[in-house]
Amino acid sequence: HHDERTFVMVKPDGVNRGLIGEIVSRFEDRGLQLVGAKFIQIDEELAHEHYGEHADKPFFDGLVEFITSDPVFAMVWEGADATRQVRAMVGETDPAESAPGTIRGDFGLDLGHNVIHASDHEDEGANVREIDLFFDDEELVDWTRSGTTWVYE
Ligand code: YYY
Ligand code: MG
Repeated sequence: HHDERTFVMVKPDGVNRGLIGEIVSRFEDRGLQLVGAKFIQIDEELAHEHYGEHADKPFFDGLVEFITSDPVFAMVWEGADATRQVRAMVGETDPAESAPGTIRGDFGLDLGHNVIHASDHEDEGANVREIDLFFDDEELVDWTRSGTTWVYE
């Protein structure tokens, strides 16, 4: 099965720093396939739904303020084991703990401004829930990227 889908977004800090193209390139270069994307500004309601699991945390208000402050670039990427593979490319939650070569390890220094969100593979079904929250079915494209047969054995 090469059709697992996961939700990814470049956060407002990554957008303002001009990192959308760099981040898209990393997933393309890995062999993952883009099936949906949109440039949006998240409103309060969507922020609360998306980060609902953190509603009781002390950083919640600041997190909502940050994620709604400017546009994000939301994407759905498809591929074998996509959720776990993308998280490995993203790095740890804290960029300071993230290895060089990961997105957060290469582009971040601060926990609050960690450049990118990706569905957590340790949270069962988070990828499907987050895709549903941000995208309508008709916004996702069923296609097979040329060259895919050379990505998989
Ligand atoms: O999934 P991930 O983004 O790696 O981390 P989460 O634990 O789900 O937290 C979501 C988001 O909240 C994180 O990307 C930064 C922010 N945050 C924070 O500002 N301070 C913390 N102590 C923990 C998380
Ligand atoms: Mg998380």
